[in-house]
Amino acid sequence: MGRRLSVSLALAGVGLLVLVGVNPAGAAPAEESGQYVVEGVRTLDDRNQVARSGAAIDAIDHGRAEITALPSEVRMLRDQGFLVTEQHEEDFPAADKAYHNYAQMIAELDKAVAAHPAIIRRTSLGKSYEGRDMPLIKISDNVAVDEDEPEVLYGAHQHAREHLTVEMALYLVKLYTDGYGKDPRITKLVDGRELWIVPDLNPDGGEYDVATGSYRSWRKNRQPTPGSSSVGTDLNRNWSFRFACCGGSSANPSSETYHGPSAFSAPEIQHLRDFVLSRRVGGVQQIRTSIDFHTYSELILWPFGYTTADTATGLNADQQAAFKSLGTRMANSNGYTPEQSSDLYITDGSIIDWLWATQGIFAFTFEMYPGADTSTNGFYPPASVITAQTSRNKEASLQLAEFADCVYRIIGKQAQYCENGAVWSDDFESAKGWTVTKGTATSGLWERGNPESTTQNGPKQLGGAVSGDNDLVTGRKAGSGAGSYDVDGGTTGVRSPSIPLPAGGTLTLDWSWYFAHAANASASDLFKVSVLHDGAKTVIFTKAGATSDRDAAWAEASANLTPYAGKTIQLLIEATDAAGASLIEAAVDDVTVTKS
Ligand code: 3K0
Ligand code: CA
Ligand code: ZN
Ligand code: CA
Repeated sequence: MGRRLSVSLALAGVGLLVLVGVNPAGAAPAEESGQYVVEGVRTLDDRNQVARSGAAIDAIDHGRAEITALPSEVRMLRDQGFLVTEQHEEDFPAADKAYHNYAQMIAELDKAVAAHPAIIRRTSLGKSYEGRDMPLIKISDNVAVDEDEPEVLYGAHQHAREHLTVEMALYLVKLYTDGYGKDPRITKLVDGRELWIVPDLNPDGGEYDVATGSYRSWRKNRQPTPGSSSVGTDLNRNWSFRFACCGGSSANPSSETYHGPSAFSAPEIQHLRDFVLSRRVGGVQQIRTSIDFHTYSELILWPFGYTTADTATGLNADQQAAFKSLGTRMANSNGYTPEQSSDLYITDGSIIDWLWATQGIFAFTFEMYPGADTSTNGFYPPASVITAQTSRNKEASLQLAEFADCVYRIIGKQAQYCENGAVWSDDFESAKGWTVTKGTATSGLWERGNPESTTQNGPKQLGGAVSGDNDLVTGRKAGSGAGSYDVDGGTTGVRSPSIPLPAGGTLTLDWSWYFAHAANASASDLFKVSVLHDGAKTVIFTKAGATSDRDAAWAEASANLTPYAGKTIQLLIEATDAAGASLIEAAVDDVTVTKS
């Protein structure tokens, strides 16, 4: 296919020359080159004769030369007695020519990019096993900028013979680009979302399926299996989540549902995985919703496929209800049947299970037209249905993008799961359940209370809190001087109550604090904030002492808690007087966790 591509590029070049006026006015229009086969090119003389015609020899095999030539060059060769025939491209059977083969799909994408460069971009996901480029389309306003907008992923053609899905992807490209600035609903989505379209996840399999001019009913990719004569992995069984776990795929390389030698063994699937992982920004997956298009059966499927249980670890009742509600709403628009993936049959290593379980993306499989295998074979509906059966999914595709800001909105739980604001806070005016840990310090242990002020070469403990009367402070009393009730003899720690963090969004911890010490302190004296999670402790903030005087003064600090989204954590705040007694004081107030 690379050859056909370079031909169309050469043609574009000819067009450009005409445009810039190199072609003198009134000259005959430029001829178009085409691809031909010349028989009987055996000797070096034969070869030179073909070359002298001006034709480009692309390949010669057993006296059969493939050339790129102008019609005038072909005429010259025929006059010289060569048998020259037009080379037939690999393509759909004549009746189905309206389907796009690989090169035609690329051309269609490039047309959309040329027509709407401000809102559509084509880059590459990577190369297929056989080396075909896998196009990646982004559609959004300011398309060159990675804006902070909810993202949507539409994928197609994991399965080779499911050609209607490529048409679906091309339909979406046209829908969003041609509709921009005309249809307010589409304009709003292009402005407010970043839409990703992967029109062809299995270009090798797709081309193989139509290579002979009659369909081969091929499903898998075209990657040979090491140690076997079989070719092809079922791409929708090659994802790592619960890979090969549950009888929903086959270990037999000759099977239609062969899962591959290991998860992500297929380059096509590695590329999509890497792209999806690249959309984690600041630890937050930007893609919120997804459809992976397949044929056929007219179904809308949601996770999990590996189990018949409606809910499971990583899919709670609210999440399941949100999947079901959105799936049902989309199905109302296109007349498909909404159901859990495993209601069709058990699958393991499927894309939707991985997108949900590892990335939290509300991911659906659409099984397109026909609903049931009709007269012949359900994978090969006639080209005459393309328009009706792709536009049939317009409404559902738009709904998927519209709910990308917060799928939980569909079950009325956007406030709980999606809206910004305080997740947790403590101003230390009442007891919220902090506990002092068993530390090595012998005095100046953390306590909640109304602090008394001390000074020694400037303030060392502040008598006022940031909010209200109380803070969290190392020995709230002043005593007989600054050196009373300060931290002595080691570390004192205080642990927050459990803080359940929501699963989505960017989570930020903010707090007010000070750490004061006299000049007799050292770098071993510390103020530290840590997150306790999953039985581990992660330090998120450290202020070390120094051999100089540091006065108490309220400051604000913050740390990113996004990596702990969806977990229940505790905070641990520590102050240490280490290696030689020093005057050490610390305090904290107004601890908040917010989500944005
Ligand atoms: O998520 C799913 O249940 C995928 C169903 C899909 C598959 O991969 O088996 N059905 S298809 O192969 O007939 N398109
Ligand atoms: Ca944008
Ligand atoms: Zn499929
Ligand atoms: Ca306070």
